[in-house]
Amino acid sequence: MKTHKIAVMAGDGIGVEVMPEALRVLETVSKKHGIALEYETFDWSSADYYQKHGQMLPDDWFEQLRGFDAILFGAVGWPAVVPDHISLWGSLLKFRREFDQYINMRPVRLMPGVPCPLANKKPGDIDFVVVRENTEGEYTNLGGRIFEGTEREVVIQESVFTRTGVDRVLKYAFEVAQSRPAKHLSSATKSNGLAISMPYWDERLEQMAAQYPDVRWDKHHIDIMTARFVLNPEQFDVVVASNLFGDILSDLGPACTGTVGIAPSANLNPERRFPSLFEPVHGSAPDIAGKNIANPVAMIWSAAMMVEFLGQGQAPYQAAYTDMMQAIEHCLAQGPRTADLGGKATTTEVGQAIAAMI
Ligand code: GGG
Repeated sequence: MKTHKIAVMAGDGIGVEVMPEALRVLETVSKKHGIALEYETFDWSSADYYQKHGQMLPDDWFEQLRGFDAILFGAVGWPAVVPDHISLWGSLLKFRREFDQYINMRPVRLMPGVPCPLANKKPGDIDFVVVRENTEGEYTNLGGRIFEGTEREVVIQESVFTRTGVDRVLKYAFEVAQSRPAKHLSSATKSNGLAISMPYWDERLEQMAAQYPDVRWDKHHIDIMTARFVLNPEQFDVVVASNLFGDILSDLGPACTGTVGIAPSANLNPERRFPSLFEPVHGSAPDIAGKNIANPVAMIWSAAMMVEFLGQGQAPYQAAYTDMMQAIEHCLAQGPRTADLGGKATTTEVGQAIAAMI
């Protein structure tokens, strides 16, 4: 069996606390199923690294990481030391762009035992996935300032939508929809306000839909879609959106199902030319960092997505993924629980409980 090389980068804040729990669960499940995972730890993408080196990553990060099968990532951001836009563009966004991780899969599921802030919802009612475009759109860093600091100051920030970029995320999203029982794709744009880029996205959506006659599809303006997430989330199955809209929807979705503390994500290079990256949706949460109270479920669920992706449908990996998900569900249903779910358990206790259930 192949040995998979995993680059481990906890980053900052609660990333440092949730990562050991994901590794604990991976250790248990890989032993049980005979899956060979080899880890190398990197102190990059952290405020400490930035203070020592004046940048978030070494110059040769691409060469050092490109031979890995996956990157397990905690969280980036420590604004007391590095401004957020510098830490994000200096690490995570570099990985997504340079490793062409153009798909960001973010499942949203109401889990047993998790109190739902929306009325009359039970597990199974909310179960969809946000497919976020991950390399272009609103996140392109093109633009600039002129007449800085004067009354004539002008700031411009561009968005970029390429045919390749739009088509490949739509194709992937249609394929995900096709693989699910409901076979339903919803696209989020804002074509009345952003009247150049978003009608283009809609146009490509319509073209792509013709190749997937078995998938029911619809399009929503982003503003009303956010209302529908709250009022009637049951209607969604697969949601596809641009980089910024997908980011917002994939925080809103988990909030509607109880907590962002359990929301995982997979930044995928589907062709496997480069390592894919697996991380919780949540950030470094400086307000609760250092207290061992963060919910490790999002990190552990992200690690489960990594195992599934590495396995490409092969039996031991699929069984390992199922074990991890069952242990997560069992723990959420019966405890222990962290404070975001009304409990008193520590990060470590939840990680230990999930590992013990495998
Ligand atoms: N684990 C995810 C993380 O650290 N996120 C920080 C963040 O601000 N991300 C913005 C984004 O995903 O676009």
